[in-house]
Amino acid sequence: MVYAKERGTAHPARRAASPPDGDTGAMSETSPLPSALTIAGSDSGGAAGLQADLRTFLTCGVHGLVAVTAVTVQNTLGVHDRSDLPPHIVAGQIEAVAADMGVGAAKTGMLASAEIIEAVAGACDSAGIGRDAASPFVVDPVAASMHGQPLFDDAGLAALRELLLPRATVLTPNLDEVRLLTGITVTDRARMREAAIALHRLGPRYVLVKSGHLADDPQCVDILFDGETFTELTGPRFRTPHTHGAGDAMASALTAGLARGMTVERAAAFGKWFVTNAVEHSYPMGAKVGPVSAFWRLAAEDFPAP
Ligand code: PXL
Repeated sequence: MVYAKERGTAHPARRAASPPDGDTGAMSETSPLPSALTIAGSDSGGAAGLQADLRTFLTCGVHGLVAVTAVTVQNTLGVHDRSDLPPHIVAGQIEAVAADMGVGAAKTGMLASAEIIEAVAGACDSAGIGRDAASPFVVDPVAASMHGQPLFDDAGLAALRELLLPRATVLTPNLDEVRLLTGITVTDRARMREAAIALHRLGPRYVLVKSGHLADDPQCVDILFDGETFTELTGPRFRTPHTHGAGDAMASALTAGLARGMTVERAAAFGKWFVTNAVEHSYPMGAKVGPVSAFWRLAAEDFPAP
């Protein structure tokens, strides 16, 4: 597989745009690793959310930065409780890491509330993250847990549509999120293209509609649309119940690819390849839906012997 050659190759070096608080940074050196930022919620079950993103960044050769938005009390049975962080703390995390370490690319996951989305939009503008800025911005419009529990309310949906979609380099909705954002119920590949056109009009540079929920399709064909051209990203459909974190893995591998200097087209293909393998190697954990795996990126000798 062509991407296996990525392992162990040199990465584009990144520096922070400017030192924080006027600190001239006597220790500052150019890093050999690119960095990527996830703006996301914590999943105590370790399957989705920022845990999935950091795991993906690591196994794709990217240093992971985090702006935590919310802590969920979660296991494979569902989301039982949550606590959202104050918006200024979310913005502060983004600004702190951007000023000191530099952000090669960023992605969003669970954003919890309209207030947090407003804070994220402002912080991304000042940190140079966005479709017209230096650091590409992947907006994964996470709206509900995999058990269907909402991860933000109607005000959050409006803020996402108005404030984040126009700032996105790539928007990566699943079919439930397509319906919430556009009202279009996707039942086949033709409707996926129609939805991609409707979403592109809301402002993102690229739309990547994920087909994981199109259960009757024997293949898993995602659609990338740049406003003119549709590109099909085709993979097999695995009949496994263990798919928790699949969307997060796809969007974070895409983000890692962008942080490593790939074009959006190449990073999307890389994300598809990553998530296809992650679903193939998913595993049971707990009573219900188990996580997709990032372990397939490790070799057997990477595991310590007992
Ligand atoms: O997979 C979407 C997602 C993202 N972030 C958090 C989640 C979930 C789904 O459950 O809990 C924190």
